[in-house]
Amino acid sequence: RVPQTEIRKGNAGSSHEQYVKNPHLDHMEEDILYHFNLGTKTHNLPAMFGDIKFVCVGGSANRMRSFAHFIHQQLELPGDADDIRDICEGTDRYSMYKVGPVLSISHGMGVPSISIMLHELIKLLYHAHCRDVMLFRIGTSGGIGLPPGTVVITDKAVDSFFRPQFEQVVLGKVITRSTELDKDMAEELLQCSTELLNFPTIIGNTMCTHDFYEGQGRLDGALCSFSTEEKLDYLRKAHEAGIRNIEMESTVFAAMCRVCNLKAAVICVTLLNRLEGDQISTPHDVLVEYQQRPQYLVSHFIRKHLTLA
Ligand code: R2B
Ligand code: URA
Repeated sequence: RVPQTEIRKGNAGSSHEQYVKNPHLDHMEEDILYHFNLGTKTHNLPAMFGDIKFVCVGGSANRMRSFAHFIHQQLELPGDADDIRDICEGTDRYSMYKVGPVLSISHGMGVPSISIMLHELIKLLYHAHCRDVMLFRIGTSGGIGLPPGTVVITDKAVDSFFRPQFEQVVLGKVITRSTELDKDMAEELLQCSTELLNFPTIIGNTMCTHDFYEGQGRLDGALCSFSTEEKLDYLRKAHEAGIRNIEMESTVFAAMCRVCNLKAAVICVTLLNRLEGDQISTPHDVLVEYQQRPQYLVSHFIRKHLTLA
């Protein structure tokens, strides 16, 4: 198996580049975005989505609904937040809310789930003729050597071997794509964090795994094939490689956005310090507050871009 590498040069986010990278799309009379329950013949996508500038994605449907309500209030938009409806209500795969220039979408857990969502989202932005869109993944993670509640802005998204790449099997061959994210967005988000009070935030590498339990070196799954020492050795090596948190979507998110010229950032709060344990035993209200932190940060960033802050 010889991995192929797609080497891309800069220019991410340029308004002259189209987002999709698929010549076959030009020959399709209709495109059905099946998991969104939207389509180019059934919906006027440019009218519905043409003004989108910021897309925020996160795992849970409820959290992304709360984010839509929160951003409605933060952007001081007219109308009642209770009227914001789920654009994908015809399907229970993903939820999607539009609030002014902001789209808030859930992606479920893990690489395959977010990858399906991103294919359809990127085609949606293309069909709607959107320009200069920025993407944010706001999520949760396990921290390595950080106090719980720390917000980690991803520098490099790395795989379980600490490599800054994403591997996809295509037609029985492995395609390797770079997971580099937009450096300017990460720096700007870090600057935003300094403008908020009591907001522990760092830039660090994020490891993306294909499992929450054994795949993240947990000792508390239904199966476990390693010792406590082996677990801690792996996590310490990860820390030495600059990894500060672990989650389950960042590599494919970074890779797809990069190939499609979309500026993107990953902002995840840590729910626990994995050097101290595996179980998430923090009280529910504290977890809810932690999960709002990436939302606050991205909201502040968007407000600044819209010159509201
Ligand atoms: C973070 O939290 C989820 C697992 O609990 C997963 O989607 C992720 O990346
Ligand atoms: N999400 C993860 O993927 N891992 C954690 O430890 C916490 C949240």
